Amino acid sequence: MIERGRFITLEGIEGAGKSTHVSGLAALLRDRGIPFVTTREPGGAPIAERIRALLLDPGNAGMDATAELLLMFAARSEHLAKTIRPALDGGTWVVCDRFTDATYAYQGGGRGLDANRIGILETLVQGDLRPDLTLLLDLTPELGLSRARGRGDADRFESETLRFFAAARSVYLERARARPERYRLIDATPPVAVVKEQVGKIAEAFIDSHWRSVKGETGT
Ligand code: Z5A
Repeated sequence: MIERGRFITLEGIEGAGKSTHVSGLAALLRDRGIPFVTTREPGGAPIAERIRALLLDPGNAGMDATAELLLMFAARSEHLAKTIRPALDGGTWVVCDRFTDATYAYQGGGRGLDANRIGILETLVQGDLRPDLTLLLDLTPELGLSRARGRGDADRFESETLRFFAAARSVYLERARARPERYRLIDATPPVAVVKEQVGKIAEAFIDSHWRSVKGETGT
């Protein structure tokens, strides 16, 4: 029987370093000989990437918040069907830059939509699928935005206010406190090398506990 792959997500506000540390995690899994794919949200599958373009287009300023929420879950449904579930079912690990915790943070915290409604869509689209491990890269919105805005043209989310990102951050932190079994909180303020070391330690511990549980289950 194929051992199901593990699902790892990276979360945090803009400029926290998620894309940077997806690469580090990929290198670590490669070194350990674990099959994996890296992916992102919104996006990660052809139709989902087209929805992403709509969502990030600064020309769509003023998009209705519920329309935005539904587009996030429409993209997620495609992503799950075409990329995430096939990989996990085939024993491949998935490392994903953002997932549904971002919806709670941005559409819930940032836009002020009701978390219970988000929960209904989460169940509809995902069933009981949740990440096995979520790395929350935490930093102040001031620092995150200064890092992200160093890159040039802002997309529709990057044009939001500090208050919007502060609200998203506080939802992330609340969710991390409420789910210590899944979340690992990492201070993303120090230089990349320091954060990378933290990410590496957490990933190594997770991989080790995964192997221990596999050996325990098979008795080998
Ligand atoms: N969104 C949503 O609203 N609801 C949802 O359900 C989902 C998403 C899934 C996706 O945009 C947007 O969609 C996102 C939320 C929304 N918008 N926002 N905000 P995206 O994918 O383009 O944006 P992002 O996810 O925020 O990625 P990002 O801006 O690229 O941030 P990042 O991946 O966390 O950071 P990075 O690219 O790795 O690093 C940014 C820069 O900082 C870069 O130059 C790095 O070299 C530098 N960096 C990184 N770490 C450090 C440290 N430790 N020190 C110094 N410099 C650093």
